[in-house]
Amino acid sequence: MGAVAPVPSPPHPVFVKAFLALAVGAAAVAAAAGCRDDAPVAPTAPAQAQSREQAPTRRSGPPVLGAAVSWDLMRSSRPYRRLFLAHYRALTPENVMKMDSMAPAPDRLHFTEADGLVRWARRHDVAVHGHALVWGKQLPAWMSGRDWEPGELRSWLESYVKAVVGHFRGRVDDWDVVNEPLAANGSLRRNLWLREIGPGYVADALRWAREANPRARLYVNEFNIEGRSRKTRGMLALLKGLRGDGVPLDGLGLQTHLTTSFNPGRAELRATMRRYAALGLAVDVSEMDVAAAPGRRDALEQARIYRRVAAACRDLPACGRFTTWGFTDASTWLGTAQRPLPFSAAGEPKPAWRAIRSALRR
Ligand code: 9MR
Repeated sequence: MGAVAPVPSPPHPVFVKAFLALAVGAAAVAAAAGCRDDAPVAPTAPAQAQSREQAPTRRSGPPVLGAAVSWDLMRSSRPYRRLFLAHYRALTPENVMKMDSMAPAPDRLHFTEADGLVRWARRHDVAVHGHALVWGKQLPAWMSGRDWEPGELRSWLESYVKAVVGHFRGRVDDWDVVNEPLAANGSLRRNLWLREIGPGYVADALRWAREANPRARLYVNEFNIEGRSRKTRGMLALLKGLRGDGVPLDGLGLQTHLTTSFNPGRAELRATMRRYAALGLAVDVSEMDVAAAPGRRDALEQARIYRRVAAACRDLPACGRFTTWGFTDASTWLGTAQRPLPFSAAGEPKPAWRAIRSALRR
């Protein structure tokens, strides 16, 4: 398994003012704000019930096929839109729901792009998987290089998580609450949240999300945890701890960023997925791509890897969603030259596409 280092995103230029109250309990007003863009958020009402009906972690039909999408491209490119709508029923916003996009200032929330994307998805009957509430990357510029009073960042994060989950409640009920919490050795990654809040930030964020939307399905999402490794052992320990402490958690997203030379074998992959599922969690494929060299041989090898993962998902009832990180090689965080996705840059189906389709359907 190869480590994948996500690259920084470009800044989001246009922000409209909104107000984020730095007070506990912002969620209900955010929810009441409904679909409005850049809605003001103020402190309110007591938190919702902490528990909710247990969402099924076993699906009935085949896994839902999804892709991460660029909202810019979805708005501007008809071929991109058409290709997506012809084949996909679920999406994950690639960037517009990240903190640098939605929290342009400590006291402002910006929902314009995310709301536009969610409206578009609902119009086209496409499910939206929210991504990502708490992550050590794509942080707003105002957060860097400043000192925090004790408890200050934790209160801000509580307000943020509750306001965002509350704002989208009923429209987006699936969330990557904590993204990439682990380092390669399986311990908690030393990001801003760990440094300023401590290891409890993971459980805190999940609890806040549940308070803001008792019906939400809450995920931890991570890369390089698909095979046998220290990181996988670390993830199992983290999840067991959270479950043991009664922290609300419904699923694990296996990002599955692979290459033709770094990928888990069939038995290793399936055994790992079963171990996560045994904790009573949904175990989804959340961001798959497979970087490949040019040429037919690599395209076929790439297709074999996609087939292996899609078939493992299909055969595991806990795996409800098979999502790739993009869908055409024209738009991928890895760059077109890595040709990691199921459609070529010209939008033609690759062997990988046929492999995914047949594996999910069988
Ligand atoms: O695809 C995203 C890219 O456009 C951004 O620049 C990048 C910023 O780090 O994030 C990419 O998406 C990442 C996802 O949010 C979390 N897992 C890894 C993905 C690929 O880096």
